[in-house]
Amino acid sequence: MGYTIAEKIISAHIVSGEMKPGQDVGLKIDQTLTQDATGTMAYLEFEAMGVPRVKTEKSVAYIDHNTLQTGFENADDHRFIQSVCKKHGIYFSRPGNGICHQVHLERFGKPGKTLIGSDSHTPTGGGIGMLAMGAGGLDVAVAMGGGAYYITMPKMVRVNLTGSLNPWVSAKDVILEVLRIMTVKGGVGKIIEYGGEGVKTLSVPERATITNMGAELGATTSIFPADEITREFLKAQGREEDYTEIKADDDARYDEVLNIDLSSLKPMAACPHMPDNIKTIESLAGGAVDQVCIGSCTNSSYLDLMRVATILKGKTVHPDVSLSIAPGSKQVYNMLALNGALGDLIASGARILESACGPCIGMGQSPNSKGISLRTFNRNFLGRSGTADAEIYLVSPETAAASALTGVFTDPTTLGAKVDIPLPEKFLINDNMVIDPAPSHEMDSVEILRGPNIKPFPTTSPLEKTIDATVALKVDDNITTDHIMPAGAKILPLRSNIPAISQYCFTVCDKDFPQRAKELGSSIIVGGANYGQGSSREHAALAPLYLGVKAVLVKSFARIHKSNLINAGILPLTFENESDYDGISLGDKITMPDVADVIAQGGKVTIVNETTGKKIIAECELTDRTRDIILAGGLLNYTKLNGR
Ligand code: MIC
Ligand code: SF4
Repeated sequence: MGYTIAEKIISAHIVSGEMKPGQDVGLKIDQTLTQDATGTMAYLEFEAMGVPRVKTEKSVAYIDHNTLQTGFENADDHRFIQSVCKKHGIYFSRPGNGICHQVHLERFGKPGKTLIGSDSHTPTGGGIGMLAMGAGGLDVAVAMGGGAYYITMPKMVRVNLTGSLNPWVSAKDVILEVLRIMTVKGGVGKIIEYGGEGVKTLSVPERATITNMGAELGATTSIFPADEITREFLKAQGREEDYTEIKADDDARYDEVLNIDLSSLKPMAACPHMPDNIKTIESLAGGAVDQVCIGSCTNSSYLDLMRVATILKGKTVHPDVSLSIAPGSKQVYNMLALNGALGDLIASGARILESACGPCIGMGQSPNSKGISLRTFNRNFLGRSGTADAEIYLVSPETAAASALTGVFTDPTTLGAKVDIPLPEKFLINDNMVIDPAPSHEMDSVEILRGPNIKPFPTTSPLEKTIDATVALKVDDNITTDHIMPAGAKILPLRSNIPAISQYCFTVCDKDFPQRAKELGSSIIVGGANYGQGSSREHAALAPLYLGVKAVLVKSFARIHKSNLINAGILPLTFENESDYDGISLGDKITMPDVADVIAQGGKVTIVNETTGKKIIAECELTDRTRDIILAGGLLNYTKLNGR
């Protein structure tokens, strides 16, 4: 039987386990990336492991999230990361060089290779046929040290694309359609592979938009074949030698197949407050718009922004709309500057931001109260924009630009004839903002520069024999890491300081949670389905750990968050009977007798609700390795005990 694209890459990198769905497989990792909001922690963890130089083929640290320097904290983090990179063999992409996923796609990604990144949108690399996955910082640190990255072998989903997109319909609309069909839970435990004749009509940046937002499906990753179009892209990036063809075998077996006729798609929006709440722009047309933001790792490529520039050229942004544009990389920005398109954007009244994540992670450009904001981003979770009552719609760059001009939701297909923008034959190549590490013989002389806000990784201890705790919080389905550990301009600078950032943990849901949990000393969190979806931020596990959370009991988990909990030594439990969710409340006292022995033996955990007198049975799905990690009190302890 033949292999899928992902199976080909997995089989070439497997170091432990078998390629059978549900089994734990360890993969050799060729490349890693970090960004600064998760990077400081990842490099503190890397330092704690005591490995002198990274063992990957290429590791790159990007500064793109915390670029608003409203105090010393972010600048100190940048300086710390830069010095760690120089010493330990990591390439450093300076602030201003662009968003990690966009730059990695342009300059470093290679078909057929494995990549993990401490950011959930790392699957952007699937656009050039990489097996690229989001992971917690600690997993990235371990991979940099030469350790394997473990995933549960996913099921394979094939999305067959036929036909081609109609004018003004965009790659963004393709992934919004997949989200409409599969929902934000639909990709959990799966790899989404794109194939079929329609693939040939999509350029690499368009493919990358689709794989990028596959993160919102909860998928392990998404991937396109590497074909002649990939070769052309790499050639235009001056890297044709990095090309290898990679495609699924004709007799590859898929667990699910989805068919999408590209020519049937219309411009769409993900409506507040979930990326799978999809409506057509046609059905929203005429509704007033206050703000439009164009950018993010989903939609800020050269092609995207050239399309925006042709729509805005010679026109003025509607008086009631604020339009901001953040080009995805210095390469994109510079090319727009040199070909005159930047002039068209500026002339239209667009507010041009630096090449960084910016408004996508609430670093500025929060909408007005109850503001309607159209964004080309990938997440519209409640409060993420920085304005609690704003309504965020996720749209294509074409819809965003058209609506910025009219001041109302505008279907771009009403714009008339489309100007075709070809992919450049040669991109502007200038890697002067990437700093090479020092040669190994000079590493000892490199001093690591730490700032006062950089606090050590919190200490963890082996799993307690019996857990006595109180329910410190009860939440519903689809809780995101933006609920657990909010971001934004005020909180992001505290990413290197767990004691300080933990004061904001879950405050979106319950502002008293941090104080309550701290006072309780030992607590658990109860939640619904798909708990922890969204970001890879391990702070969503480290802050609860710091506040004394011992276990999280839910209906189901999102992949990266579950492994971050395990890495932090917090027990991830699921209800055996989901109906037991109703029988446990905030403030209930619980006991888990002999839990350490039960986990060691792979049994089910009994939770005695001392308040109601009832018993709840919980499952703790662990592999041999993750069981040992939990028993040791987290991955760092486990790594110290066992080597890698
Ligand atoms: C996000 O889009 O939510 C982030 C900010 O990029 C996160 C990483 C983080 O929280 O630092 C992600 O997607 O993993
Ligand atoms: Fe940055 Fe937004 Fe992409 Fe996250 S989703 S990496 S914040 S641009």
